[in-house]
Amino acid sequence: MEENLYGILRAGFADCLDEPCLCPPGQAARSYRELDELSARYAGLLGELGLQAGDRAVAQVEKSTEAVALYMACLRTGVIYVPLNTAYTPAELEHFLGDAQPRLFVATPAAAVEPAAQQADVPHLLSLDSQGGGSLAQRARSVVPRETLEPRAASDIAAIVYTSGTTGRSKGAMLSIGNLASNARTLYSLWGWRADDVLLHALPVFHVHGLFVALHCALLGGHRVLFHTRFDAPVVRGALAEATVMMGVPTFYTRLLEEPGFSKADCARMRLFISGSAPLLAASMEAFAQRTGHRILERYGMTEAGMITSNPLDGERIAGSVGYPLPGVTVRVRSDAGQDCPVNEVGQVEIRGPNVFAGYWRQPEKTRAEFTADGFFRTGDLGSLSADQRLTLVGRSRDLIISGGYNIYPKEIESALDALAGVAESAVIGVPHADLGEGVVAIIVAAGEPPEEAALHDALTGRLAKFKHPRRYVVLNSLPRNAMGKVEKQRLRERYTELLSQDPSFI
Ligand code: MLC
Ligand code: AMP
Repeated sequence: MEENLYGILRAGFADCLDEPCLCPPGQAARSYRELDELSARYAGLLGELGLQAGDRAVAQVEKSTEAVALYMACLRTGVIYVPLNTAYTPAELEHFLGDAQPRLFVATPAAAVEPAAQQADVPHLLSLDSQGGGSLAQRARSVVPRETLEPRAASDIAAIVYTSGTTGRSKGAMLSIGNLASNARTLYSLWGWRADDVLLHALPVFHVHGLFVALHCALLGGHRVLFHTRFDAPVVRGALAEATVMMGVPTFYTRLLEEPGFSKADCARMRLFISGSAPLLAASMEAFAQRTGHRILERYGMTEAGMITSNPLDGERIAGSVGYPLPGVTVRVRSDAGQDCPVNEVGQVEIRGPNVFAGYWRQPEKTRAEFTADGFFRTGDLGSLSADQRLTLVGRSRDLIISGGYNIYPKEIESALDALAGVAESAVIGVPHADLGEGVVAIIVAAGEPPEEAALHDALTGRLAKFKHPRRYVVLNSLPRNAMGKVEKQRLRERYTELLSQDPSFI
């Protein structure tokens, strides 16, 4: 049986080689055959550079056909693909490169990250630019394409996706071919993909949602993908006319609702809107249904497990619920004492199934700590199960902020702030934000004269990706603490819950 993930996907689109695959707006469509040939060429180059199955290739690249071809080339050759958010600063990069120890780092632009690559002793640094000495695309032109696929087992690792850790250092979640293939096949069938489906893709391709969930489904059936480099509400609204399926984070839907006159007429061909990565407010779901006649299908997932539960395609899609466990996936809700919670009672969500990752890269202890003795992964999410196994999430036990679908760990920002002269200590919280779901707020205790907000902002620039920067700073004389001395973040969240309700700017 074919276990190379590229082979599995290729079998899905083999009959559509001359059909359009990736269609960036305003540019010529690239056919499945072109993607197939380009990825074979890149695979040839990976071989020429000496990369072998199991080596890592880190990619911090803008969304493009070439970026997808690079991912496909890694799948073809068994090289482990490690995508990184393009917003990460060179300072943040050092950790990823040091941890993943790649043989190849592809970045756009490559020059800016040269010191980080040198520091981590990365043998090859290339860019995806079409020209120039360090251009992967240019070098690939003179390479003999590699058509043969590396034989692989389902347990082999296809990708490592970094996910922020509670200690502030990101951990690499190792996703096996079996994890990704089973999830893709399940979702393809569960969401009822039809031969004429066209996917509107406006998500980034460095996270599970855009790279695996959306792309794998489309490739498995040889579908056309309207490939937008970013989510631009008016542009996406216009593109809906040609699409039948869209996947997005809740911000996509709230922004579409803000488009004047957005209505049913904009979605004439659409059959399915899917939302996930962050909670979709019931109000957004109801408003969207009223305006378009579509009830958004909400599903629940995470980096370590791809998709876990989904509202039904046929059947009731309930606002506030993330639906039923996917076929083959077991979800249970347990008390802190490790007992199964009664129906509808809130506890820790734990999961088991073919989608659950193979562990954290080079962190066996951390991996062990996140699994129960009987093999369930502790998601860190809090929720309840109904009698018929419908899951409702109510929050997170981890100190995590989800802003526009990006995970932000307060500890990382607190460590950066605490290191600044002028800051004695800090507490970072997420509070409601109309556009992003949650927005970052930093509570500061000053050491001496309180620092200016602009000075704090400047000090974080270059150290932390922009999306992690606090939108507001509040200076207090001391942080509220409980009897154990722990900062009472819940009290802070309640006190400042309105702080970003008027946030006029997007940062
Ligand atoms: C951008 N910015 C953000 C931000 N995105 N700030 C906070 N949170 C975010 N999510 C900041 C930028 O740093 C920049 O700041 C300014 O906003 C404008 O940047 P932009 O790139 O023009 O923003 P925009 O294109 O509007 O992007 C917003 C967004 C995008 C919500 C559309 O972030 C997005 O596509 N999010 C999807 C994330 C995703 O795919 N998550 C899935 C994870 S997988 P400045 O200062 O430079 O102006 C997962 C599992 C699962 O969770 O279940 O799916
Ligand atoms: P990530 O680590 O980026 O993969 O984010 C995973 C986290 O996103 C999960 O643990 C949940 O907390 C959250 N999440 C994903 N989908 C949903 C959803 N539909 N509703 C609420 N939270 C979600």
